[in-house]
Amino acid sequence: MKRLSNLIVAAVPLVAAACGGGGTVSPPPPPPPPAAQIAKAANSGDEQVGAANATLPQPLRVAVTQNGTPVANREVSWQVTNGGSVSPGTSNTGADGIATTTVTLGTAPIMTISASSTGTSGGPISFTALAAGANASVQVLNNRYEPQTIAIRAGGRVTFDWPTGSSQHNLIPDDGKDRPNDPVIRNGPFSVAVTFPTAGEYFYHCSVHGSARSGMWGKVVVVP
Ligand SMILES: [Cu+2]
Repeated sequence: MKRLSNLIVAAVPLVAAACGGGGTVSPPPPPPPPAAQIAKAANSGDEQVGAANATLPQPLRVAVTQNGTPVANREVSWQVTNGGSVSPGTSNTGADGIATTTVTLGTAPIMTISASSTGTSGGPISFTALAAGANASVQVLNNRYEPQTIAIRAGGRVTFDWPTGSSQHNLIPDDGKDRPNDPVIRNGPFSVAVTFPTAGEYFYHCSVHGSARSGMWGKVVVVP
């Protein structure tokens, strides 16, 4: 029995070789179809700001296309990579090639979501959403503010912390605003708390390592 099975196994490559060596010219394989592409759609819903635990008003939107044509019924997976939740976790593209999901913030100041679709190029697509709590804190590092963008509710406070080793940084407000403003060039450890009574966007930078929206700069988004 053992001998017989050995013979059968040995015979298989011979048969295959005989088929492949027949001399017939097979037609060239058809070119592979171009991969579908995933990308942020118009009005993608990226970088929305809401109160902590709130559901954001705009859904997140991605588009799947092939040669510029929308691809329908393509499954898109939405993965929360930090904070909050999305619903649904997977959704299919419509006739317009667009798939959507709705975001509910948690308490993490920065929520991140990744959208991907098997067999598409261009992904995964990263989305960010900001949860505004009553207060927030920003690390003044060498040479960046971390996080660069933070959100709080009007009347709240942002604490800026220079850790030990943080060297030669300050806070200069942009766009004619009056905060955050701490023009003295400081080394860590140091800390300053800034209140933001009024809703709006407050850009700032370090005069040593940046300028308005360049190099070492940051942004505080204050929601009503
Ligand atoms: Cu600096």
